[in-house]
Amino acid sequence: MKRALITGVTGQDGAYLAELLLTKGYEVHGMKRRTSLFNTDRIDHLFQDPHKSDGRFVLHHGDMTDSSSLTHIIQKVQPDEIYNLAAQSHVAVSFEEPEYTANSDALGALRILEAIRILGLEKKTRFYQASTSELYGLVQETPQKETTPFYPRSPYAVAKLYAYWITVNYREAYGIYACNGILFNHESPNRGETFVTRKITRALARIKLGLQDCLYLGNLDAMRDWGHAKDYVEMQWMMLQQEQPEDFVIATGVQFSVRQFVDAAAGELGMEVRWEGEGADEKGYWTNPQGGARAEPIVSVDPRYFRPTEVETLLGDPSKAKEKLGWTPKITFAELVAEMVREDLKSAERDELVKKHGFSAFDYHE
Ligand code: NDP
Ligand code: GDR
Repeated sequence: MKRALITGVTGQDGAYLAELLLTKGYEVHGMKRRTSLFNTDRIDHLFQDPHKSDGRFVLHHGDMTDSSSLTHIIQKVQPDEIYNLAAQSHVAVSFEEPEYTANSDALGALRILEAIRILGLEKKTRFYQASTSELYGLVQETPQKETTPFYPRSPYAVAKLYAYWITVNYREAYGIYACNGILFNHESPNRGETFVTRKITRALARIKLGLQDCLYLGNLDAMRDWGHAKDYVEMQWMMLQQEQPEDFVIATGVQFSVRQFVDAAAGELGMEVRWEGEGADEKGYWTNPQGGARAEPIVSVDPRYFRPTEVETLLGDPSKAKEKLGWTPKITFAELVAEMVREDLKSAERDELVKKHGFSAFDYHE
């Protein structure tokens, strides 16, 4: 039985990957950090009570900023494969916490690679690094492929640039089977609520049910190549099954703007989007062209969400993954949006029910 260690197992990708590896018969070890509240919502369905079973899914406490915990876990687990998914993964937050982001995202990868070396696991343990299309930042070539030069535009991307190169360096210097997956944005109903896609589907579902008035966004013109996380974790596994370690771009090859994502999600909900400013009267109200009542806009731009340096456009070329690994994404943009909207509508309906019975529904929106 193969043994895998996933850092970031409580995150979007970690949860999908753990599920995939369990179905493939792996023993899966996940590293989670200590939090004051439970943070295992995404993996609770996989959990097996250690008191009652010798489960194939085991959790360990550890932190990317703590070498000792990483080394101990790797020593104990002796993994065949390590998937390094843990990171402070929010680009905007990295401007507020640049040093922590570098510590966890850049040095964290180094700590794992060093643990592999210190423990003499160079020939046994394969290593996957969660690299990112953010490395391309201010794009030098379109579409972006494995050979496109990098130009990172945030502390997050700069930290990930270090992690990318240290992975390449340890592969070349010590013969470790180490790969970078340069993944473009991938989403799902499990996406964190503060990333733009999930923020949109969640807010529109709540607006539809009267639980929220307005969705505040930043740059509506940003273009992204959005895929589905389920397709992308499969590729993470495939990358570690090759004879030789290599780096791959994973993308759909199609891009949409944030504004188009809003329109697609609203379309799924049968809603007409009222954009701030567009079609508004002098008092800022929007009048339904069909003669309906005046209303507030439901999407407004709040400069608070602009970034000091923005990545305006990303579009990936996944040809290498297709040619060498036979990988193509199965889930389309329209299917992704529909699934996210459906799931967020269900949870908004639950909140509506709670509210109807006199309890206050959770009302946080970032
Ligand atoms: P998430 O933000 O959903 O998950 C990140 C995970 O890392 C969570 O489990 C989080 O724990 C954990 N984590 C964060 N900091 C630490 C730390 N210091 N020590 C231990 N664990 C930590 O990210 P995704 O699942 O979306 O992404 C997975 C990886 O892929 C990340 O490295 C991300 O940067 C990268 N990536 C993501 C892309 C995407 O579009 N999703 C595209 C390209 C790359 P907790 O649950 O406690 O917060
Ligand atoms: P990104 O994802 O920065 O590409 O990083 P995010 O969804 O945060 O932003 C995408 C684009 O939308 C614009 N935007 C907003 N973004 C957020 N979060 N909130 C808003 O209100 C908003 N309005 C407009 C952003 O400016 C940006 O242009 C994600 C993360 O998963 C990274 O970890 C990963 O490496 C990259 O994708 C690939």
